[in-house]
Amino acid sequence: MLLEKLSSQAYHDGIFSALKEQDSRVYELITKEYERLQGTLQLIAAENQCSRAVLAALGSVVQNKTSEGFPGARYHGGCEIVDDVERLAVARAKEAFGARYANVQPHSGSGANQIVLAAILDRGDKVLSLGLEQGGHPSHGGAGTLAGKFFKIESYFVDKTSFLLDYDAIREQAVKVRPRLIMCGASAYVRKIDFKRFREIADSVGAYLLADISHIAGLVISGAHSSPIDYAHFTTTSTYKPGGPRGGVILMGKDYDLQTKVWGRDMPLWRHIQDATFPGVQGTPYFNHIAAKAVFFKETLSDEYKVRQFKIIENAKRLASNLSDFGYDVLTRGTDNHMVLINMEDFREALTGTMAQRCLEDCNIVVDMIRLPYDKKPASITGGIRLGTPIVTKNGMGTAEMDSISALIDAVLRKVKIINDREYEIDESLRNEVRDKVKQLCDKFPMR
Ligand code: DSN
Repeated sequence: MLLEKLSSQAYHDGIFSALKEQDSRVYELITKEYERLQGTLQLIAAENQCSRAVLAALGSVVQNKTSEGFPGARYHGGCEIVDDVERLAVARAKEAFGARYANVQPHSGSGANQIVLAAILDRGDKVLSLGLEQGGHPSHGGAGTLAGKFFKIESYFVDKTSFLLDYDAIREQAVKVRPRLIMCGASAYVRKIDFKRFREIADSVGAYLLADISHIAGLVISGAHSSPIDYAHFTTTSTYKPGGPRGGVILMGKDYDLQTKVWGRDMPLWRHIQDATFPGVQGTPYFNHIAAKAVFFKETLSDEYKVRQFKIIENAKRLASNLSDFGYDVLTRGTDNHMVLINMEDFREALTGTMAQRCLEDCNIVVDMIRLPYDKKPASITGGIRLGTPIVTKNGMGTAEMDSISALIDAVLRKVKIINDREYEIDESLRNEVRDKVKQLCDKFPMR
């Protein structure tokens, strides 16, 4: 279906005629992706859906501007307007997060983390972070990443039975390791994170604290999760996970102007972050993304955005309790945020995370396979799946729809026939029935 044939409510309405004229192949692929998004259930916890206004800013002329540096101190001419764009984005980011410093230039959340590491660490310094195989993130020091190559990474763990962070154990490890930096935040952790405890641990060993809140940033903005801003020395987040454009941001609270000597240079912490951003890690920032971040940060101040964050949690809790009632091993038996983690190994032995992801996708339900803490399966197979509710909630679904979605997930996972590690069979009538029900839900709750 061509984009202009969609209703006037269509998400992409009216922005693609130039592209279609000039490059029909890319236009066709974007159309297909639009149809995939519109016609399938998006339950990826690491995704969200930005507004049409954010999309418009992303596709705007400010993307053409080259200019390194920061507002008022650029290396190119003609910057007065992009300076205002960046100042606006910074002011709105500070307001949204209650921060004293915001840097809106990072191209991504991972990039934001790299900038902080580059700003305050020397090569070989020790970092203590949640292990990747425990629910951590590659940019927190995974093997093969920049952080993993240049710093000495030590991992802390979640408790083996409760799957919760054990702050006493983390403190003991910090005392043993004496890291220069402690990182908190996760890609697979469903309970609240105690940032105050993390700061106490960091202070007790003289370490900096970096809170990467990418997954929960929207919840933090709305007060649905406590804020790390004044506990962590640095808070980072990607801007797309809470519902904005691709990109990242670095925020600082009460420690933003702490005088600190790094690499022989004695400056406030925020200046170290500026210099590590440019020329340290990046060149010209993406001004279209910065404009889109400004639009998004304004959206986060609305009641609609704040109320939605609580609904995201309510929906995730409903999915978790339904699936738990159906007999699934829901990690920690519930959730406090937007994500639900399910250990498939205890449900049906042959059903791995990969196979669950694939057969659900075959029925138009899109989820992530994920390696859970203490997962016995290799990373390419995984024992778990991760569900997330930001997009279905954005499109207006509530707990009644979560009941329908849980029943559809259960119908597929319970009845699929697993042949081996790579093959499965789903009865044709079941596949069609689930796809029909998914289509009804997607038609009733279109992208918006
Ligand atoms: N944080 C990753 C995830 O949770 O999938 C994406 O960056």
